[in-house]
Amino acid sequence: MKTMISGIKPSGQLHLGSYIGAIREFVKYQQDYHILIFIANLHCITLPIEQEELRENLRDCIAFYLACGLDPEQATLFLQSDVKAHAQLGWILNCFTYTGELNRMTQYKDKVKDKNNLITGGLYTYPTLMAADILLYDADYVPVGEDQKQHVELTRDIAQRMNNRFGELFKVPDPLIPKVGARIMSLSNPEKKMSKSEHDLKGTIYLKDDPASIRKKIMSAKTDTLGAVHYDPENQPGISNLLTIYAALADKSLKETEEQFSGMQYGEFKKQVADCVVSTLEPIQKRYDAIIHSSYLHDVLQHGAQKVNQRALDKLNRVQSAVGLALE
Ligand code: AQP
Repeated sequence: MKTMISGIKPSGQLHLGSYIGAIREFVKYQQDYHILIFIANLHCITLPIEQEELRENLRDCIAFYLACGLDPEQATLFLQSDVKAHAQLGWILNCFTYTGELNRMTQYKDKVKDKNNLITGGLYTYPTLMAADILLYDADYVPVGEDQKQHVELTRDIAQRMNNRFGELFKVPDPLIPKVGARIMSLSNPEKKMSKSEHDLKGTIYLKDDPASIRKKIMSAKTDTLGAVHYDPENQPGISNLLTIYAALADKSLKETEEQFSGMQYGEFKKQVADCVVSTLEPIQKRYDAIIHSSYLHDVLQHGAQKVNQRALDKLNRVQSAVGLALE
């Protein structure tokens, strides 16, 4: 069985983009792959965050993983910092990554552009820690949204570079990008990605939003004056984003979805998109409410870390030995 690894950094509240671009894909794959899904908590402190908020986000993240359908019997779920080898391998990979490569990372460049952000060394070297997350487990595939593709490509480059120098140390992974929904955009500014750190309350549907707020946000989503429901991201980014959300949640192609809504008024189209989002999130929220205060969340994470710890340590030891860090 092929191995897959991915994770989410809950640096803020999870949103519809996190669900469509990531969690929903993980759930689809869990039966057919040996899948490891972690909570990327070490990545959460690359930008300043209050301790209380971070703790709440971590709890929410594992609760949403389970509420969205990840089954700990099929998927291994763990907290990144519980497996110490991630940070240790991250350091080693840092030393085999060039600053020129890190300077080219689009997410880093975007975060630097925002003058409100305090830029830490951690933010700069985030991609090498992400490479360690993946390479520790010899993953074949990494399911990610479009924005993380560049980081997986860097991971491949680091793996190949180290394999060339030290022999076959790492499997070179492939990114797996969803066909529909790899980049869900903000509802209020459909030129920008729906994102945790934007604090764009009108443009972001949070997994915790109640049905009334979800409907309100979708009904006031920015569209255009063309008056035709077409998939045309360049000229109709708002309508195309809503079509994408519907298509992803209804498991339909964009073409089918476009045909379904062709000729419909924007108001009615938005109402149907809102119904679809609400009916997807309501049962998830019910399951979330049932488990959020339960000690089961701890048990799942503890069990997951126990399952992967030795494997990660074996790989770390192999790498340390190969680069000359251990005595013969
Ligand atoms: N808007 C999105 N559409 C589709 N996929 C998305 N992902 C994130 N936003 C969207 C995918 O979700 C996975 C987990 O991402 P992450 O939370 O670890 O980090 P991110 O990509 O940096 O997400 P955000 O929300 O934009 O976070 P901030 O604002 O904190 O940087 C990834 O596979 C990602 O592609």
